[in-house]
Amino acid sequence: MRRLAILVAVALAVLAGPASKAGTTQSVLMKGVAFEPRQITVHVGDTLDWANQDIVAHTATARDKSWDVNVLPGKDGHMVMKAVGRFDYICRYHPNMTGEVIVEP
Ligand SMILES: [Cu+2]
Repeated sequence: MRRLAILVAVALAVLAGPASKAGTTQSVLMKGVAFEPRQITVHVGDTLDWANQDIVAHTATARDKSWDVNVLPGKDGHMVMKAVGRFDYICRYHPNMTGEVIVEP
């Protein structure tokens, strides 16, 4: 019975995750010259935070040029996602470093 209660609690926590209100902050690591996770889904009004754990600068730059965030080594940079859509993005310094942000309403 206790096991069932734990399972229910876990299930509720999982369900509560994606239903979180707009305006939350979600993080992407810049680590080992890669974005982690490579793909992330957020909602309009959410803040996306890129935390650079490398010893070189990186950027998060939308391929359509609609946004560009420069992040120094050991620092973080953030942006409020204001437009719905799928955004492929890269690091301008390391074009092989690619990611995707999906912004839902
Ligand atoms: Cu880079």
